[in-house]
Amino acid sequence: MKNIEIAKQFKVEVIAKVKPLRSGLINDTYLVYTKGKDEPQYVLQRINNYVFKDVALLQNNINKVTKHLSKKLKEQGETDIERKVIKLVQTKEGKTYYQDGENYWRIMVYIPHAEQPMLSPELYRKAGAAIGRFERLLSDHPTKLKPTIPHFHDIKMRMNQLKKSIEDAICNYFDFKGVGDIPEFLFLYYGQLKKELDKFKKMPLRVCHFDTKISNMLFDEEGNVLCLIDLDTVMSGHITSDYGDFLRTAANTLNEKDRAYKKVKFNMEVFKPFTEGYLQEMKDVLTPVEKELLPYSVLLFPLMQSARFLTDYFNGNVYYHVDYPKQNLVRAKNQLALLEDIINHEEEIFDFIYNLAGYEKD
Ligand code: GN1
Ligand code: MG
Repeated sequence: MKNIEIAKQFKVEVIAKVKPLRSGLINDTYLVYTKGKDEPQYVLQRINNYVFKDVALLQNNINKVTKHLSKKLKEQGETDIERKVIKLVQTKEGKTYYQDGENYWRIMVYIPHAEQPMLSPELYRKAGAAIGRFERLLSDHPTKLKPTIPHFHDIKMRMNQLKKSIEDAICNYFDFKGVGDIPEFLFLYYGQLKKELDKFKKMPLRVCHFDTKISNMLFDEEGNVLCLIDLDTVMSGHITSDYGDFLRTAANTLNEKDRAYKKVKFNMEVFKPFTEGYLQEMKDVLTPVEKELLPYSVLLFPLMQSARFLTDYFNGNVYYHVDYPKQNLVRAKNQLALLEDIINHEEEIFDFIYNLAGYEKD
């Protein structure tokens, strides 16, 4: 079925054209233009059914969360709510997604927004506050949201997947050239952190975003964050996921796919304002155990992502799109280099967070 035919299955105005939009590693995204308008009016997405096995559940989570967010924003007297929350468009049958026999599709209202502002400490403060605000507004969400990807940020399972991928690779005569001792390092660091990471299950479950990064934020003309987008992974989990995964991408002095991974450093000038913004919103919401574990998430996410990239490399690059065969290995090395530099700053990171959060470790 052609994209335009798919878009017509939804309650939308007369469509003029559908144009692809390049972004994300997971879904395919298109802009939908309607007759007589120069600006796109909708966003059409093909949902990656390999990654997201239960599309009905995923769409149900997005539907609940976006409704809760707009209700809260209305109660707080916010203006411009149409730009502050994503809105799903229903199909003509009243569903939140359409299945064409092969693929799953959804449509959202296009949110007019400005370009992402230049990266600056101020921007990271705003990003931290936006994530904190998102979690705070959802902190009274009445029901638990089921996982769209079970065990998504479960480090124990990710390390087991890595172990299994190595065993399979050995059986398949995989060429381990260039891998070096990365697996050994990952298992070593995991062992060192395991006691603290096992405590994560003591944290309360809250509705979180689970894919926090600047590119998943839309900005207004003044450079303020309008909303978080890419709500595929919204589910109940631990706040450490949103906080830690943001820093994993944003505080890397290089890009996660940069081949010059030996130069990767953890940028404290991103970490500090981001943490200030986040805690400004969440300090009074977080429980002591969440405050205690927050800094461990700075270590956890590069470790987990390195393991995930390496697993995919051994599995033959079936999960992440790659531009060349060794890209997942390069990404894994990049994340490991980041982890190593975080370890260099560990004391400073812990002190900074505990200080701002008003947490005293005994
Ligand atoms: C994937 O496609 P993107 O960039 O939104 C992945 C994240 C990883 C990220 C690494 C559902 O997100 O968990 O951190 O790649 N999303 C999923 O670049 O697996
Ligand atoms: Mg994503």
